[in-house]
Amino acid sequence: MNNKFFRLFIIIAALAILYYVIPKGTEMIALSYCVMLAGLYCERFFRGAAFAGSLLASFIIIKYAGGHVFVCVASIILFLSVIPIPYYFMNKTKKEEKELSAENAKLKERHTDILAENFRVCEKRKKYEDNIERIMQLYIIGRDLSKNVYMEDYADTVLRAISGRAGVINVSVFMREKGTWKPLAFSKLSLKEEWVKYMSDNKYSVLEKESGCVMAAAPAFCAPEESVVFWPLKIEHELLGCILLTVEKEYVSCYVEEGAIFGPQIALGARRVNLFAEMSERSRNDGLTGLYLKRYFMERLRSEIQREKRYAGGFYLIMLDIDYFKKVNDKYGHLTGDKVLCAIAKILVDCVRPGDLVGRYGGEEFIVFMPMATQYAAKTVAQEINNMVKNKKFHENGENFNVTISAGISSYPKDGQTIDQIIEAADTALYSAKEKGRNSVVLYGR
Ligand code: GH3
Ligand code: MG
Ligand code: MG
Repeated sequence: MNNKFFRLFIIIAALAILYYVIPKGTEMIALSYCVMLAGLYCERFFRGAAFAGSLLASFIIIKYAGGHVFVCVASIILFLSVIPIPYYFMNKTKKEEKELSAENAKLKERHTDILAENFRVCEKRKKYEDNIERIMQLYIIGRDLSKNVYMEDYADTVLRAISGRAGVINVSVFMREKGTWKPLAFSKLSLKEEWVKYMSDNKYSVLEKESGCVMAAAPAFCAPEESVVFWPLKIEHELLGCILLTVEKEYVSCYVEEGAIFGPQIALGARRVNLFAEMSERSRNDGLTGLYLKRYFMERLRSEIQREKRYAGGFYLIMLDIDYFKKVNDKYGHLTGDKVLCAIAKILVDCVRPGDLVGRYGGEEFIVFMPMATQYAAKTVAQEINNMVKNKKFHENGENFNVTISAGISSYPKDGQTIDQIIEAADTALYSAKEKGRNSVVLYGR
């Protein structure tokens, strides 16, 4: 039952009981006061209840108070004067309620603001956390890159570092070499041909001009929701290479931004690897002829002889020396002598088989290592070199001239067990060739 009606029912029931229980007469005064109080109380639930209660109380007191005029008048004045009291309190309560609800609305608004602020802070924090993670990844990539000394390992590290990241579909690494794009590493090898063609079309010579990362629509062999982001690897406007990322469209701006941070770091790594390659090539190869230097050649020879020993194999060595080279220098000058050395080095490289090693052993002495060769093959190669050198025409000071070369051949294990012994044997054979009148090929012990 409704609470309001229930209370009213209780009050009416209480009044009725009082009416019957309290004896008629002056006791009715008490009843009239009770009615008045009940009316006051009920005003909260029913508008006008205080007024009705006061009227009823006045009626009771007039009818049953037994003619006590003073009591009647005083009571009626009292009854009527209390009518505004509930209104006063109710108005006050209403005002307070209004103020409270206004305050409440303000608090709610503030709560919404705080929630929004909290959301913004969370977003910001997430962004900062993402940035920290990116910086950490940068640090890790930088650290990993600095460990690589060979370009292939370096390209693989770059590939591994980028290809697993959110939104990245494909990564290709290219290096710039003599005006062309040299393909180095691909996260999807199945698309290698397509990307190589895409880059060699040279559409992106724009990379040479642009200073930052470039974004482009994905080519036809990619899905329509993909985009291409180019990270040019540049150091002081020199384009060293390019990392090509295929990313989901929504990640484009993110990776363009990251390229601006990662790009220079990766470019620095590429420069370092290039410098290392250049340095090691310089320490390995002779600057004039491009052939292996004696020191590197001997190192290779040592490891090769170990292998031959392990597999019980054999190899041949050819030592070559240009005949009367001093005369060439004396007659035509050292620069011409250098040209002759280069031409002969080229003949050597052209004559040997793939897998053979050619070194510059001394000033105008050369050495050829022929693994798993037969005596016939070694002799044929030496003879071919001899013929080609003899037939090579040089031109200087309006004069044609040619040079000849002598060769001595030795073999492992027949002519010695150590490198020194085999080299000595080849040297002895070479000496014999010189003794025989030069321009000839001699096998050790023959
Ligand atoms: P042969 O070997 O037939 O006995 O006579 P040769 O005149 O070649 O004698 P030798 O092997 O002793 O001479 C080596 C010469 O090679 C001496 C030097 O002038 C020259 N030579 C050594 N290195 C270079 C070089 O890098 N450039 C030039 N132009 N000459 C060099
Ligand atoms: Mg010599
Ligand atoms: Mg010589």
